[in-house]
Amino acid sequence: MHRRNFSKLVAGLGLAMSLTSAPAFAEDNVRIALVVKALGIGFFEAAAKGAEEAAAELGNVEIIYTGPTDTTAEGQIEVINSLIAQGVDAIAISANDPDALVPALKKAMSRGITVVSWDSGVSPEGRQMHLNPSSTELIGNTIIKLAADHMPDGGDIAILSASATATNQNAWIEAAKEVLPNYPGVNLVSTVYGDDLSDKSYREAQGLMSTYPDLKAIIAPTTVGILASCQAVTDAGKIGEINVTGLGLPSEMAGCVESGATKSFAIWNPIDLGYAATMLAYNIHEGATADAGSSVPMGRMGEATLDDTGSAAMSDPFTYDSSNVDDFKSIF
Ligand code: RAM
Repeated sequence: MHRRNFSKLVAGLGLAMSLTSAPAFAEDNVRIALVVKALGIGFFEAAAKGAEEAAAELGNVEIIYTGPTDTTAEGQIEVINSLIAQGVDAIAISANDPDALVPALKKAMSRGITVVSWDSGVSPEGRQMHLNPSSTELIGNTIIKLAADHMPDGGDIAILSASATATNQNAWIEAAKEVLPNYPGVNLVSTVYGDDLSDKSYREAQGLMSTYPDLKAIIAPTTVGILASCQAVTDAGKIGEINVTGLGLPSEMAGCVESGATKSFAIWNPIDLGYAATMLAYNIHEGATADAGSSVPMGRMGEATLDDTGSAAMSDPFTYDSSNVDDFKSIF
């Protein structure tokens, strides 16, 4: 069985078990659904740990960790409709599409359900606020710099993204393209999409290597894509020729750093992100104002100050390489 399918099964079983064997919660518990792009993705499992931490701190919160099996808007719409039918109190969603989810989320809000997006945003009319992990411009520059810093003579790079409609990756890629002229000699030859599926991402990485034999770096701004690209480059015997970089989890990427397939990569703390998203959903449900200019508390992560699109940013990404990856690989 493929690793991803196995982890989907485990996630599915975990969900089924939590639905059947969950202790009876008090009627007045606040039920917050953490809706992810798809089940079986380590990044979201780490975020769920943060959501559970927030729930334990708040005391009267139940987390429903859920999502479709593939990174599609259709799958998330089904999940949202079922959460509306269950009458949850809040939905905190990482969206597979900024617009396609809006009607379902508007319906949720019209029923009194608090809706926030986090990680990958929903258009403003479909949510009360959005929490970005970090500044989009900073992430865009970071992913290009991670590649360019190891290319003193310049050369060809390619981007292997998640799904073509993912709000977060599309915004980061846009921001990366904006700063590309600041890296003379670095040439972006292609952007391809692995849909946050390991096997599709692996094949897309293979495709990039055969189409662009002079490729010097693959930038994957997705934890699924970066690991699959590392595996594809390793299997092709191209360690040292092609540097795989982008956004990854230390727990998944430590072996790639050790082998040299990845010189460095970046990420923010996904546990903190899930924690912060849960705190925001809870506080808005409890009456906190989420208008442009207002600040919504997010527990130990401080306050989210909303810009004029109702968005806020959590913290800066952190870079991992052989000097520090081992210190973090057991955390997320
Ligand atoms: C994947 C998902 C997620 C993104 C990370 C970096 O886990 O696409 O949305 O934030 O990568």
